[in-house]
Amino acid sequence: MRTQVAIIGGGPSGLLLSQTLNRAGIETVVLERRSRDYVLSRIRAGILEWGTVEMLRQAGVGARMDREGFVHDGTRIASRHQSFRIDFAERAHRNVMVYGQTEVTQDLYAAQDKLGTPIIHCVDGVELHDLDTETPYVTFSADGRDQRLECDYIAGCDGFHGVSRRSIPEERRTEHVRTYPFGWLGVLSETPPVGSELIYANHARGFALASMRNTQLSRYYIQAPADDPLEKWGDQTFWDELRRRLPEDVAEQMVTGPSIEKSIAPLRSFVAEPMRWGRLFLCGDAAHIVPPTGAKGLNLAVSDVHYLSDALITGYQGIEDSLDQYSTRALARVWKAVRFSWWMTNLMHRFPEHTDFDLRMQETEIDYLAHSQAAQTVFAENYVGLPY
Ligand code: RFL
Ligand code: PHB
Repeated sequence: MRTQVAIIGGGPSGLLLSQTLNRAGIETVVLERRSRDYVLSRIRAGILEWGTVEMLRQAGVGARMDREGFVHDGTRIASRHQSFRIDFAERAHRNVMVYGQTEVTQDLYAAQDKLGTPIIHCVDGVELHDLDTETPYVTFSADGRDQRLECDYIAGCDGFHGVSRRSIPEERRTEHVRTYPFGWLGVLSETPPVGSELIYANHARGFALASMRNTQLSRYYIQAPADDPLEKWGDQTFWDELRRRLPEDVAEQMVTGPSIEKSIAPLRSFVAEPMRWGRLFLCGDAAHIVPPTGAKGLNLAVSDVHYLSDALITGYQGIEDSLDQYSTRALARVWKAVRFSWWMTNLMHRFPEHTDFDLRMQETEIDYLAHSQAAQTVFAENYVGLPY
């Protein structure tokens, strides 16, 4: 088998890259380790930056998002002492869209099916070869057969646990890591969201977030030990703990119900650089992870796709140095989102090592954010997404 760009991973970054390249006349083959049903059952991100919304529209997959998504012009931040709203539209002249990653992925699969792009599911034993030559290739098994895919370039869109990043020789990559001493316990429930906008709460018992997918589907998170067994968190235990951490007026109004999904995710910041080695280009979670506090993970995957599709399209037009610039261009934006996610995580969570001084600093930072227009502008500009 031969293609122009072999894409490893059929998550949002792999599918959007494939869709964008196909529309520019570049052929792709997507190799995905899991089944389509499995990929579509993963509940993850919910907030799309305005740049992500634009990218999806340009890729021809924005129609359902524009019909069914919810535009949010602001968010609420709460702490022990106060609760205030940051107005994105007023401060940053942009907004965000509430539209789940599951829906984005579904729309991308539908669009790719229409274009007839080969997406091979349930592949096993993917290995990348001859990356530092002009004739790289991928081997894998699918349908019980060993197969070989020859290509011009390989896009490593296979997430944090994928094979692509590890195919770069260790001495050629640097990995920067911060792990946080807690995780997020998330619950999805078929209940009306408690507010019309998201609520981020800093509380002595730990962080809490009230989010949503639509008018009948709520998504809530609380800070919890990353290694807590899920059995410890029966639905009632979860709702009781969430109520304690949200502002009183919110907690009183909250409608609860059975959870339809519940999971604990660890929190980490991670960046691997450079994002290119030879003819392999890393994209999305394969190259970087952020804690979910700033809602940046999926959005960073999309901005990588922006830079990579641009580099490949202009590369095929003969502008070679666009490929050389991919890693530098993508990483400049990645690091800024890593910074914002780290800052917001530090602002909103309780850390085991916090001293009284640390807590006063946190309270003071929230107080500053509540009362300074300049601080709110910085927050809003980062939350809606920095320009590409
Ligand atoms: P993905 O979505 O992980 O997709 C990678 C795909 O590659 C496949 N794969 C392989 N395929 C072939 N061969 C191999 N060897 C392979 N190894 C892996 C996988 O099966 C998968 O389908 O990465 P991508 O496309 O870069 O997209 C990134 C986003 O998914 C990610 O940044 C966000 O979901 C992060 N994230 C969140 N981001 C937000 O903006 N807001 C959130 O609320 C939010 N919640 C989350 C999250 C990530 C989570 N994970 C990864 C644990 C909640 C969770 C639980
Ligand atoms: C979500 O709705 O899943 C969500 C929203 C905002 C975040 C993280 C997750 O910061």
